Amino acid sequence: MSAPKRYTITSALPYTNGPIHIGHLAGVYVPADIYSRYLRITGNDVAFICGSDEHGAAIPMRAKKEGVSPQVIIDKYHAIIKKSFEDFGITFDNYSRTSAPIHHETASEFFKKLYEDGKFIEETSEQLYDAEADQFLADRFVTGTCPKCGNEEAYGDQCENCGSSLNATDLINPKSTISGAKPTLKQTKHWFLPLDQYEDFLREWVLVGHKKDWKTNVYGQIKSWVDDGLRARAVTRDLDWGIPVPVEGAEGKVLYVWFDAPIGYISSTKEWAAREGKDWEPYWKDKDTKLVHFIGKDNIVFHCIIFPSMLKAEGSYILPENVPANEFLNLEGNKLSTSKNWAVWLHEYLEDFPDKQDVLRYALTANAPETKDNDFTWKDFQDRNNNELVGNFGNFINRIVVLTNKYYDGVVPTPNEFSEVDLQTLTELKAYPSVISSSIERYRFREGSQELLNVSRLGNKYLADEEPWKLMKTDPERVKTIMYVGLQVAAALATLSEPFLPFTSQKLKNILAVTSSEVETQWNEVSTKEVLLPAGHTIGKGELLFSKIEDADIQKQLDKLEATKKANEVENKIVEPQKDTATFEDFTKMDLRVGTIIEAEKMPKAKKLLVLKVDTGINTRTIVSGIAEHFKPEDLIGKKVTVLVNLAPRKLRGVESEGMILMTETPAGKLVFLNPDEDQVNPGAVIS
Ligand code: B3M
Ligand code: ZN
Repeated sequence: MSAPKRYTITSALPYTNGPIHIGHLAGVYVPADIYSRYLRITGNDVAFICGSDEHGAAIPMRAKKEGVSPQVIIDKYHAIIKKSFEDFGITFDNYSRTSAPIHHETASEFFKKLYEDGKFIEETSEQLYDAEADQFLADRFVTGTCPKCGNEEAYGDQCENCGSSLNATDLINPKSTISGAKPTLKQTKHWFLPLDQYEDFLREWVLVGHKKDWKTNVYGQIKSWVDDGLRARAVTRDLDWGIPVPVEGAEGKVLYVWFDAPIGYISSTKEWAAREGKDWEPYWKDKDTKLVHFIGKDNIVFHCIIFPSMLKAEGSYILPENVPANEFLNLEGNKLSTSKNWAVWLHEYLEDFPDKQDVLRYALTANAPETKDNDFTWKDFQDRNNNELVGNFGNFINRIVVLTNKYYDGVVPTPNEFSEVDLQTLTELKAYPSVISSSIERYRFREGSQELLNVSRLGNKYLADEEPWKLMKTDPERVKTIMYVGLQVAAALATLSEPFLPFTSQKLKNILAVTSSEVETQWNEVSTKEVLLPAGHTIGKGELLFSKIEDADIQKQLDKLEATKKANEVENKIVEPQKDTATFEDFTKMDLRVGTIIEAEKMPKAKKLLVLKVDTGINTRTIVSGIAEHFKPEDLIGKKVTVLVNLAPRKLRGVESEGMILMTETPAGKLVFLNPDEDQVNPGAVIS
């Protein structure tokens, strides 16, 4: 463990265009929270910072889709996101939002400083323009073919296939995502950050300075960008949603979202410091502060090239010590997607599993996409819970607590002489704080979570080998020693599980009655203290730490995903093209009436057909209808329907059908009637 330090830990500011899903959690928020909790309990000064990213093209686009104003969208999702993080136990010291006045001020000041110091290039150039929508097209407002990899769905700022960072004008065959139109070129003025001038700095700082300690996936991406040659990048946009560019001659322009969003980390720190009566500046300007950015891999260029160049240009800020970006998490074999609703949403998870925050934390950490993309499956989630949390961790604690209460009324017994195995177990236990610390400090949370489980494995093996329940009759003095040793392992688990399983850690501390500072074991005390849980201390009553997740709970989640899949398939179905024009006369030839179904039965040997008797007001007639797979005959009696009564009769399976009942299909492929209002109309009423 290193000496205490000051840390500024940021996690990517989520866009408020949708709720948080497991991909965000696994990639960013769970590892950042483990890291922050660990640093706090090991005595460091930590500012764990986040907030909502409320600018950028994604917000007005979502607003348009939902038919509301952008403000409504950001308020809605900011509230959902903030609450779900709280309920999930993510311990941000501050969760702000980029629409806050303090952020507008901070970002404007930052821009002005660079502007006044001559750090920007001001340039009028031709940009993509959608004449139909009267709007310039950049970022998510335009798609086209990536010049690097040929992906036909690259965005104006980035290709999600090869990860290249792009300018909108780089796209081949660009297309407006607003109107679908082919853009024209139109002149407009913007301010550019000349990234090419920062190439030497970036090489020196990252490519030489952090070659050894940054993750290879992160390092590799940065190297390929720098080696490709960096180009000036516009930091302003022609948009009406965002922070106005604070200089003259910039009316109608706003700061590029990726210029303002990372400054959001600074504004959020300021907001926190003001509330806590602290000075924010050391957290961003003292060279002894460690700045760490937790992000997903699609944000690497912004955090490792653009933002550091901005900080460098400004001159008074520190640079990140590390950017432990993760790869992506998939869900049941498919890419997570907010727009396709292919996700496990955090707020919904918390509704379905209200006391299982730690289970999701654990499943996501044990399978974290740290070095490659990984897949989340509900089956793995269930197995991790039932086998590892219930079967290993929970089982050990349950045995030790139940036996202590049964044998000693909950009082930790005084041990007799330790055997070889006892001493070895206690020695092994003492090694874990530094083993787990080392994993966490190297951002290997997955490895750390497995080491934690090894602690309870150690306890389980010890109990299984020593079998105190068998010795109780023959050698009760030996049992005292065994139980004492087991209780030391339990106390260690209460401390060491805090970063990974905070709710469980708290529960366990309550069970062991170690919540007051004299008996609570600190992280490194697990190695240094002779006794973690002293003889004579009384523990509390047992309580299950984890409970089994049943197949039915998992099936419910799988069904939800199946329904999403179906809905997406339907949405992707092409709408049938319009038929040839019908004249008014053509239309009036159709005699449409309200009818009531008075009898219904299955057509023998035909899976799809029902034979109906329908009162059309004119007469009662037979109509054969292909709806047998969608309705039970008995449910149809008395139903009012729309009937085409003058359709030429035809025979179906030998039964003459005299008309047709009008139907339509739901997105899920179910047939439904075009229902005339049930009470107000009578059979025979004409539909026109
Ligand atoms: N709003 C999140 C994303 O790209 C983006 C992060 C900003 S961090 C300054 O999904
Ligand atoms: Zn590409």
